[in-house]
Amino acid sequence: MKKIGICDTTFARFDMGGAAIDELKSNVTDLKIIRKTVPGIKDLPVASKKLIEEEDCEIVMALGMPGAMEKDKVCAHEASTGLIRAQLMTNTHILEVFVHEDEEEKEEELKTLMENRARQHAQNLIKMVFKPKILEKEAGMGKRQGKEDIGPL
Ligand code: RDL
Ligand code: RDL
Ligand code: RDL
Repeated sequence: MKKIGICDTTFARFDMGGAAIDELKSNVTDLKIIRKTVPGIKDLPVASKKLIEEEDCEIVMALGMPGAMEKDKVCAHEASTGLIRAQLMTNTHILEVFVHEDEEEKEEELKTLMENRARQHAQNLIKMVFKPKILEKEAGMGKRQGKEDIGPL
């Protein structure tokens, strides 16, 4: 039984954590999901580290939505640095699943992107934990999450 951590935010405008959990549960049975929701992306690093150290999760998804303002982009960079530091401190992967609010102009498209990126990173998690050989086959294939793959050269 693998323990998977899901960490998400109330700041995001779509339930990315819910989409990731649905994707994981529909594809794998041998797992236990522990979810922690925090206010915003800067709260994700320590919450993810606690899921690893106190709840024994062997991998975590950290999902969030940086806003469109310049200060949000700084905030996203800080959150990302914190997530990388938490990974290095714990020797454990934390998949950063961010959708920037200004990646799409239309709200409906932003919602679709948030759902698809959360689900496709959940698929990546399944490969990393359960089927690492599949990732090797996909090396250099120009994979993206949430939009069309760009493909190999
Ligand atoms: O620790 C409390 C807050 O500082 C923390 O939750 C921040 O992540 C909240 N926050 C900002 O303060 C901000 O300026 C967020 C953003 N921008 C943002 O773009 N996305 C967030 N939080 O999820
Ligand atoms: O932890 C999961 C992802 O966040 C991580 O794999 C990122 O490195 C993926 N990624 C981006 O999120 C991004 O905005 C990548 C790029 N840009 C990029 O330019 N090249 C990448 N990954 O290899
Ligand atoms: O090549 C086009 C996009 O991949 C590029 O604009 C990325 O930077 C978009 N992107 C993010 O901004 C992000 O925060 C991506 C991710 N996260 C991600 O996890 N996976 C992506 N793109 O494919």
